[in-house]
Amino acid sequence: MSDWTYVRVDKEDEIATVTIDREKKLNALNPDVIGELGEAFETLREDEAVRGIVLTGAGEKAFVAGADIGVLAQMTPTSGVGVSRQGQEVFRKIERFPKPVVAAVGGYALGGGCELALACHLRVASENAQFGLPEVGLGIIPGYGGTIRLARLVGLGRALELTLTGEMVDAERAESIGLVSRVIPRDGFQEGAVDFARKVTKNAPVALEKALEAIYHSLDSNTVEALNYESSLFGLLASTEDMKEGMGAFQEKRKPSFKGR
Ligand code: CO8
Repeated sequence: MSDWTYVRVDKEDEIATVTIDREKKLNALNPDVIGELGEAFETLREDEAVRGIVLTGAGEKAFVAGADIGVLAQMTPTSGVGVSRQGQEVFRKIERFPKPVVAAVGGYALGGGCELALACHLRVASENAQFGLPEVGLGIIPGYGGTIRLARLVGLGRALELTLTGEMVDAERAESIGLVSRVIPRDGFQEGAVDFARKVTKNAPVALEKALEAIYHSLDSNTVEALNYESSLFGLLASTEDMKEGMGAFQEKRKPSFKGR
């Protein structure tokens, strides 16, 4: 379905796997890769058959080894802002995507690659995954939202440790600090990641969308406003066929079949 150079989309039932495909450069992100990634997500937003996304990198060695250092090396103070904003906008699109997005991290997720994983709703790692924010060793800081999202996910102390040391953490430690939900064996990793995504997409699509909306909305609002917002989304769901189906299925002791309406 795609004419992109660096991004592939494969669909299996209700799951679309988006693969960043620049394997020789360990899937490093340049402006073209980021632009194509944004376009792929726009397309998938409109695709009603797709209920969840697995985002991954080509090859076993890396999810994404960071922003392309060749591009960053040419940055000026002005263009640097633009490079950062382009990534931030696409990553924000992923974070506010209305369908669940699971990052399947096999190998390195460094710098911008780690930040991309952080922008996804959930993360699973293969046994050989390595996460890190090595930016300070290059004389820069994370510029795709990592200074915000890492602390929210793993707490301030661990975020400071990872950001200031620039050291990598392996899959086991990533799981222990809540950076990933699950470590999956290398053998059959991609299938395992899709199976994990299915645990989510088996649920009511509109409810998933509204759960994501409520959670991310709350991060940008105060408690009173966030509670009101939650209530209005809760009420809205009472108008959906999916709610009737979910509760009907429970009462009739059968599996629900959700339509996403
Ligand atoms: N950028 C460009 N090229 C890369 C990158 C990268 N981030 N990572 C790997 N590559 C390239 C290598 O240059 C090499 O290319 P070539 O074969 O043409 O020489 C190829 O990929 C394979 O890499 P290696 O030979 O280095 O593979 P190794 O197994 O020896 O090492 C590592 C793997 C440890 C992952 C190593 O490649 C490495 O350290 N890469 C860089 C990791 C890094 O520092 N990432 C952070 C980059 S900075 C960043 O992401 C900032 C994000 C915020 C930006 C905000 C915008 C302003």
